[in-house]
Amino acid sequence: MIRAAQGARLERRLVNRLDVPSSVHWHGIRIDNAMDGVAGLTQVPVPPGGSFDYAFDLPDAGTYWYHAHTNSMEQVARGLSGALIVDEPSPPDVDRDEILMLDDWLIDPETGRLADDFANPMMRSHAGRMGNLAGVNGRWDFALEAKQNERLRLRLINAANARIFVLRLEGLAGWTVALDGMPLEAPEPVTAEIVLAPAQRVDLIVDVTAGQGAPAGLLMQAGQDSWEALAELRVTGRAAARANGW
Ligand SMILES: [Cu+2]
Repeated sequence: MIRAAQGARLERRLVNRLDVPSSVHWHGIRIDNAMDGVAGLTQVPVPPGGSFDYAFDLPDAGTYWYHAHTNSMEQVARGLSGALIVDEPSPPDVDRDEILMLDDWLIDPETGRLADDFANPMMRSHAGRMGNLAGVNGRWDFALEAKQNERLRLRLINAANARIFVLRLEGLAGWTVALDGMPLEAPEPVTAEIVLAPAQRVDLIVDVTAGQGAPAGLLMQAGQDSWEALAELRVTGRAAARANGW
């Protein structure tokens, strides 16, 4: 995770220790083209052993991410991505600010490892592949501790390259406050499913309504009418109730 204040200048050196070329795209950031990281278009790919210095200003606050942009279909699926959070000067009043990178992985059931076949024509033609295991922040069993009545900001980032996540809140009252790094003019109560396509982000403010031990968190649609836990909130204890909605 890279985190910086709005208006700050970000300077990062990509050192390529892979045995293939790579580059970094800063997704959603207003940026000089030369720093945009799209190999073959805005820069020469960084060869194995080479490096590239990225330097740019961060004009807007919000939830962004960065990822490899050379053979992205394979490199992003192998995990070359991270959250890029630009903090506003006066952030909303919440108990905690949590980043949830949603992803899926295609696991070979024989080996239990990431399936190595990135040459599959169907996946290549779609520039992405559907995984058979979904998770958050690199874990399939992601969970957070929370108290009833706590107010959290959840920054969801879809880092999967093919999966459209359809999400529901459980044991939470939520408001959407930003989409793709852009704050909404007014928060919108979450009353239906949240649909997040690859690379999209949504910032939610959620109040934990579930009592101790009751189910809470994010559910993902797993089939026509089946939902499974994607991120669990383990509710223990209770904070003072907040008087206001968001
Ligand atoms: Cu991108």
